[in-house]
Amino acid sequence: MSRILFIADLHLCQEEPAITAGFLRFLAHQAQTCSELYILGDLFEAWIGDDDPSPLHRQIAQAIAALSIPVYFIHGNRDFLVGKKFARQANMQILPEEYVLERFGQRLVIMHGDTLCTDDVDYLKFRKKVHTPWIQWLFLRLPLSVRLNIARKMRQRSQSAHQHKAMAVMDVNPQAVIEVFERHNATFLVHGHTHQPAIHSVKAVSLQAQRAVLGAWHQEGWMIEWSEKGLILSDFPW
Ligand code: OKV
Ligand code: MN
Repeated sequence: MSRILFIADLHLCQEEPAITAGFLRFLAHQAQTCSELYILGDLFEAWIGDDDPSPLHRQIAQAIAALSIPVYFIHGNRDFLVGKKFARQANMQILPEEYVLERFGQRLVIMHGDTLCTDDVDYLKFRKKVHTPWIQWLFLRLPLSVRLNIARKMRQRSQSAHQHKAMAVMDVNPQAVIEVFERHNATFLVHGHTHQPAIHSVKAVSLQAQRAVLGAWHQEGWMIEWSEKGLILSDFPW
């Protein structure tokens, strides 16, 4: 029987070794019992280029590459610079920012979820800038030490902005959600980013759908499982 697993928002970093250990355990156990694994962004807390020699990156690439099931990755708002080199090392395939899976006679859209938060205009401005190809091209050609400094400053600034932002602004926009279902003619959507794990039913004119949201791995692990029985959201200790 085929079982598809989705995870997102692990925010792996050197400062949180317990989450890394939990992810390695997840890969060795749960991930080996499913048929495909989809990582829907923010696997890493930060990413400034595949040439970053961090031992964490090498360890994660090796652990993912050791799996015997196919692994797919969609960029998050933090690790959007994960590139071909890392994907090759981890033996995972990078998918476009919105992607449709057809299984069990259903259409399910996967995405990170940041583009659903259309009320957060400051974030969308930031995203537009750092997703501009020539800006990325220039950034990636800066010395690693310069990139590390820029990234640290950008994270400090965004942390203080985050504290002053209303939760509602950072949640998904209901109309943006409906447009995703309509654009892809789908009845299921799985995403992360908002760190508000739940399965919502979405109703609109001639639309009866489900939106499943993954949790962040801040206190525990979260996954969504898709099988012929439907979607199941679950949490587990790291
Ligand atoms: C990721 C976020 C920092 C949010 C910078 C061009 C530019 C890429 C970058 C630098 C920062 C990613 C790559 C990081 C996400 C932040 C702060 C807020 C809201 C440039 C291309 F502009 F400097 F030229 N970056 N890093 N934020 O530290 O991983 O998502 S990061
Ligand atoms: Mn995110």
